Amino acid sequence: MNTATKLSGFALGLATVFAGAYGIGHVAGPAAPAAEIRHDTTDTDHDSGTADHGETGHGDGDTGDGDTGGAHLPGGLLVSERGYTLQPVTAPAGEFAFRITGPDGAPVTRYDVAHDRRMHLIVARRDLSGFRHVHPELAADGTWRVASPLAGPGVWRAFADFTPTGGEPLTLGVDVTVPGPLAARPLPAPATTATVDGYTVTLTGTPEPGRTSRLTLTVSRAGRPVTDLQPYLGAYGHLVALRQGDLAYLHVHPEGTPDDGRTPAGPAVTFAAEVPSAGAYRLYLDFRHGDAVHTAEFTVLAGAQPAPAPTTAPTPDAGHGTPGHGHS
Ligand SMILES: [Cu+2]
Repeated sequence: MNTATKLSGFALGLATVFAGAYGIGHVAGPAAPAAEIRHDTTDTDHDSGTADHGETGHGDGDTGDGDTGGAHLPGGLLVSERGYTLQPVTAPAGEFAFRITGPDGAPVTRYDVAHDRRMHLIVARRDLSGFRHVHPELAADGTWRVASPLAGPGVWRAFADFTPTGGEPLTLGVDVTVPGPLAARPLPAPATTATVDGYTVTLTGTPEPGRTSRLTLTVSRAGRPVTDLQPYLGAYGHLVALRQGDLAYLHVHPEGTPDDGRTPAGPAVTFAAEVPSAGAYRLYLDFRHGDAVHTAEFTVLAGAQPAPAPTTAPTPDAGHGTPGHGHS
C-alpha cells in the first residue's frame, strides 16, 4: 500500500480541520494544553518486570524517551500489575462483578474520579466484536457490579480502567468466557466510514506506530453535520483502540473539552493517538447525541502490513453460505 500518499493526504485534511476549529473561538491565555490525554498504561513507565516500584513518582506525561521497543507495555494486557489485580467474582445471572485487589491483597475501595467516573469497564470479545463501555457501581466491600455487558457467548476481554487513590492510572484486563455456540466473526475490513443508530461517522487519519497521530472523527446524521454533540464523561468523544491479536488497549480523549470555550460540539472530534505497533486495530468511538451514547466502530491498519489483513470480511460474491469459506 502506498502509505506515504495516504499520510500526506491525511495531513492536508487535518490542516483544514484545525484551521476550522481554531477559527471558532479565540484562544486566550497560555497555549492550549497538550491535547493528548491518555489513561492507558503506556504512560506510566512501569516495565513488565517486577511490579514492586509503585511510588516512582512519574507524572501523567510520558517520559518521552520515544523508544519503540518493548519497554512499555500497552494497557490491558496484564491481569495484575504494580500490585493491583483484577479479579472477576461470582455474580447473579445478568450481572458482572469484579474486584481490584491492591498491593496489600485487600480489595481496593478508594478510587480517584477520572473522566467523571471512578471505574471504566470496557469489554469486547477476543475477536473484537461486542464492544461495550460501562460504569459499574462500587459496593463498600470493594466489589464493582454492573448489568452484564457480555452480550452472548464467546471469550471476552474485560478491561478495568481506573486510578487507585494514591496511585497511578492503570488498565488491567482479564478473559471471561461466556459458554455457548461460538460464531466466527471475522474482523471487518478497514473502512473510513461507519454507521450507527442512524449516524454516519467518517474517520480521517491513519495511526502510525510509535508516534502520535491525529485521528479526526466527523459525525453526521441524514446528510447533515451534527454540531450539537453532547458532552459525555467530560468530552465530546471517547476513543478506545484494541489491537487485533492480543487486544492491547488504548483509551484516548479528544483535543479540547466542552467547557474550554473553543472546542465546537461537532461535527469533528479530533484525537491524538499513539498505537504501539504496526497491525490491525479496531477503533471504537463513543459519542453522545440525542441523550444517548452511540458507538461507531472502524478497523484501521497501522504501519506497514506484513501481509494482507489477516482477516477481512468476505466480498459480496464470495459465496454466501459456503461452509468453510470463513477460514482466513
Ligand atoms: Cu468510562
